[in-house]
Amino acid sequence: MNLMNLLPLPELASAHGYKIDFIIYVVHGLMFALFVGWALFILYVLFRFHRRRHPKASYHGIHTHWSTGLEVFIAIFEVALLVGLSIPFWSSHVDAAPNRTDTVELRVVGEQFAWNVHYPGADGVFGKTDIIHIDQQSNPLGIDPNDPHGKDDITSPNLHLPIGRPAYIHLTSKDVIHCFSLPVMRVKQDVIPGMSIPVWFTPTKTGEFEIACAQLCGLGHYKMRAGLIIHSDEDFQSWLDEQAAASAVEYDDFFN
Ligand SMILES: [Cu+2]
Repeated sequence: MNLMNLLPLPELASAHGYKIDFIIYVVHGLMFALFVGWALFILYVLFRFHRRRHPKASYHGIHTHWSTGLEVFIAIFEVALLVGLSIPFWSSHVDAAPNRTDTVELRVVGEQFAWNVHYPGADGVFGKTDIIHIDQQSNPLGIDPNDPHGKDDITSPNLHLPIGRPAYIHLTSKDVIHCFSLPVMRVKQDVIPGMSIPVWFTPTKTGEFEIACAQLCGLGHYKMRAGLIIHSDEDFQSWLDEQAAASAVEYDDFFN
């Protein structure tokens, strides 16, 4: 039996995900060892200090101080791990965005209770957005109609990505705190109004998956889900072309 199949983890579809899974297994393994160790210890104590062996309670207890020394040592060891290892490791990796030219860059904006995906279009530049331009039906992202960079932008209620290229996503929210969760990508990041927070990952499987909101954000939280569609490179390009053609028509209707 493969030990790695003991936990019911979701399907894995990203390049970095196996590292997250590894940590999950290591943590579960350590917690199991701790559980077994403490269970054995309590059995030993029940036997060792049974009433028949010690009919009279000792009100003095132990007289040595080695356990105090041990506790101090453990506390110092843990602070050293945190300050010397974990914090430097985290700070050197937290901003390590993929340094590649084939990155797909986009924005995802959460709202009660939907996701809006914003692609920069053919020019590769996001159009300006402002809350005053938001129209829930025709312009949910509030793209500025006077900004030429916005003319070719594409918006979608679902997240479409190509396989094998790093997706670099700027996350923000229109209203309250949401959480952008892609279980199959092992990606989960809080989405905070007023902040733009980047996440990145590389899909390794084509198919249709799910985006969920992992932060209780209101009455409709349960229905705040959307599709995550991973295409082959050619399919992704043709999807983009289709969307570009469709939104060009929409813009003509709307602004002329
Ligand atoms: Cu939400």
